[in-house]
Amino acid sequence: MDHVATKPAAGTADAAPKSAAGGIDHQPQETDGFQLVIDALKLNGIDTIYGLPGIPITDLTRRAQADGIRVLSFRHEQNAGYAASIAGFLTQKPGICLTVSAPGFLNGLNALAHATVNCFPMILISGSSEREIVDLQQGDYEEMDQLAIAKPVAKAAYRVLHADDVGVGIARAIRAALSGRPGGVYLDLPAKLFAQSIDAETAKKTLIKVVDPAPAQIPAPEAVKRALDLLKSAKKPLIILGKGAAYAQADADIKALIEKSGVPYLPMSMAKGLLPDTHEQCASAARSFVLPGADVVMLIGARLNWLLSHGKGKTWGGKSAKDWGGQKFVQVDISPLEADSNVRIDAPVVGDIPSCVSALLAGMGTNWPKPPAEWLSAVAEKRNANVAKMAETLAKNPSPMNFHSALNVVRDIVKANPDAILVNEGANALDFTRSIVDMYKPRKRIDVGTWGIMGVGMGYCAAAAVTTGQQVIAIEGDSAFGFSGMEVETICRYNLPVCVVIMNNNGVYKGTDVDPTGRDPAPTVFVKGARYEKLMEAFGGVGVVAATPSELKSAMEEAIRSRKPTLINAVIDEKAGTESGRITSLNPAAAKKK
Ligand code: ADP
Ligand code: TZD
Ligand code: MG
Repeated sequence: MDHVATKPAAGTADAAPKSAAGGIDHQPQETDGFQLVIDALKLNGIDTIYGLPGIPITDLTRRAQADGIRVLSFRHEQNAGYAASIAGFLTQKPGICLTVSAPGFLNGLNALAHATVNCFPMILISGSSEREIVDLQQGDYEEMDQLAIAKPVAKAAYRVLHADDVGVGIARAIRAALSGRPGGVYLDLPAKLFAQSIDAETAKKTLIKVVDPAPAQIPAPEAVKRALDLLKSAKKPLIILGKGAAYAQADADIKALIEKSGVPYLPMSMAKGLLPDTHEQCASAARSFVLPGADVVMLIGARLNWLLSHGKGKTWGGKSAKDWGGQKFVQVDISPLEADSNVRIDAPVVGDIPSCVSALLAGMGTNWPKPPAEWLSAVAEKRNANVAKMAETLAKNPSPMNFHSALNVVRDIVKANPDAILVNEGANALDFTRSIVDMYKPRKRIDVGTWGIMGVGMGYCAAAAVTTGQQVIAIEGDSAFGFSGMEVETICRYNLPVCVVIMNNNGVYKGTDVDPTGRDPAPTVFVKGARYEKLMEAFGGVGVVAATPSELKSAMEEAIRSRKPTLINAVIDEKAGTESGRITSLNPAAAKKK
């Protein structure tokens, strides 16, 4: 297939001029920077751009669309960026976010940083102003040295100045985003580049179809053996699956490894569903028992960052905040720098997860011993007790509705629709959903990630719907929703099968705070009884208020049946939440009070 579209060189007539000899002259066909960017992306299988038009990239969005690339236009670049980042996670192709210069670029930058921090492959492509003027700081339209600003938050950052370098620029960006530990890449395309004219045949030869963009990285056999020896020696082993394991798409082998080992496992938030949360080895409901109790822990695509209390302290059975709990760790990760970042890693296994997991499986042989029965029964006992306790809480039907009674409905809906993608952000709205709503399939839960960031919601919804075609269900805190709420217009415009449920407790964490001086609303409190559903109605979607679990149930069922953009305003008791959800202890003020 010819990937380089051609157009007559500027100034040439439609009909080729006759030469003096009467034959047809072969006028060189010209292409330009715009077209080369499009051709380079298409050549590398990139079929979707998330962005927002304006100088100098408006024509790029038009021409990309005309050329068959899907161009999803957002209302704010941050949301387009989050969409691109999660498209990267879901598809293993870099998600592309396209923005204008300075302010558009800065709006996209948060998402670029988010992609890097979460190890999602993404490329932020921003148009930029004239280099000569920017570098002399002469005050160009939207002047900014974007490359310099992107560098600290990107895995890599490049600028292309000449049309014949577009192929290399895109190829380097794709390799940087996908290879090794994935991340966010910045690609700077100055306005002048787009209009550059270049001979089409010459240009075509400059394009690069990237071969093997994420090369396998095979773990060393001795590292695999060391890890298996340690795991075999354990009396109380535990496996922790992180979102790197979900990203890697080695689902069958990961399931086989867990089942063959017989070891209890904990899925991190976005690893839920790699195996069904109802799996008998799933220890989620016994988290605070298995973390301090385990003697050997195998991490697969999970970092020992704050989400795992840095692998030490009271969570892990340590005597005080920084004390080691005594666990030995195996860490399977593609980054050789990850081991020892927080505590000693006794058996690092460095490589890509598919290669590592298959090597581990092979090394386990056919008669791998199950962990000691006392450990397994202790974990099961704890889990069953906690599940029973939770079932009691979920069965209650208080008025007004609280997080538990609302999420009991969501839990059943997700169980009945295991292919739906669950987007989740908020504080209590996040923590309760994560622990109450079971996931059944890999990569079905996408959320606030490593930073606990608010604002990913509607961008994630759009990208999840577009890349998978599946129904999307978003469980949103009312505060969380506000960060990207305007994108309900985008969801309506593209008619995406998204059902947004707002857990509306009138504020950040809860809606009951008051200003002690009596002057203003408290900083955590919003307009009481806000009618968020009208926002969806404004753009032709369906809006519903649900004050009871049965109203919530029928509204969600109807949304899924109709696949219409729907926003359900679930009215939650404003007293129901707790400060910062489960991470109250990270508040300096709260710590002082103790
Ligand atoms: P979680 O938040 O779920 O605990 P993290 O984002 O902390 O997960 O960790 C993900 C880890 O997975 C990172 O250290 C990253 O290097 C690793 N990773 C990502 N993709 C792969 C892969 N294909 N193979 C191996 N490791 C990977
Ligand atoms: N800004 C950004 C970008 N990310 C953040 N995490 C915060 C601010 C601080 N923050 C949280 O950590 S959770 C949260 C904020 C503002 C909102 C919690 O309120 P909610 O959820 O309505 O979304 P609940 O259910 O009321 O707890
Ligand atoms: Mg709230």
